[in-house]
Amino acid sequence: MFSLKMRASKDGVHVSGAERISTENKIEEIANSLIKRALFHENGTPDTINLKLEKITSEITYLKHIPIKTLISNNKETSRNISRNILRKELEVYFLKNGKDFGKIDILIDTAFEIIDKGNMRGAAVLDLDGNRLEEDTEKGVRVKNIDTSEELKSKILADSKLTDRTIDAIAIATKVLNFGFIAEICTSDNYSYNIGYVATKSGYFRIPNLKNEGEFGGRVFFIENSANIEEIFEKIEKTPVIVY
Ligand code: PML
Repeated sequence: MFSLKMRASKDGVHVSGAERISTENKIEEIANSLIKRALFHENGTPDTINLKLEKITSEITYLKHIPIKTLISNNKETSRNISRNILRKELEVYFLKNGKDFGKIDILIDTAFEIIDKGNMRGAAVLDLDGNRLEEDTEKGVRVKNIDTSEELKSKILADSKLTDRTIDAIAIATKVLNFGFIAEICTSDNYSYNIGYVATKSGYFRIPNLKNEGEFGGRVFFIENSANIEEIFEKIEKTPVIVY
């Protein structure tokens, strides 16, 4: 198998990026589709497209995608409350296990909201249960790399008119991080006009419309236990090749 990574920029500013894991006979087709994706991106036509092709030498991990649940909400306040409740329920388990004060759960969730609303990060922020940021570089955050979804999962998602290409990328990220040591994730899109976000826990990928308003920044936060081996987990979410099916 081969890894293909595309990065496109305009005037030195990142416009789009995507990656795929491919068999040898599909490299050409996938390389074309990645170039097309870069050329016709909503953020504008790039002036530079980098395409990197690498042979994958380590074993690929296949993961079943977490269940997709689309929720209904027509305003940001309700959406934030829904996401808070899902996160609170999950975090309570880990606060209890680690003997932590339940009163601090909402402060932790507020910290995550502040990070996603501030935006402007290429990767994700990582918070432990005390709200400490754990990334080496908090400007960049951590990147989840070497992932793809099976053709069957892509077709299944796109056959549902409510779901989008963004769901495909996001379900791959959420499934990988939840299987590699993180407790939960919250995400809003960095695309100004895309207001569907999600909260992911082991119970599901909860898609929540209006998790931000149009025109606002977006971001990603992963939650992790304080005792987790972050060096090992960060290395795995970046390097272990995963196909989500
Ligand atoms: C979805 O519609 O399921 C994806 C929501 C998150 C999008 C994040 C992004 O692509 O920027």
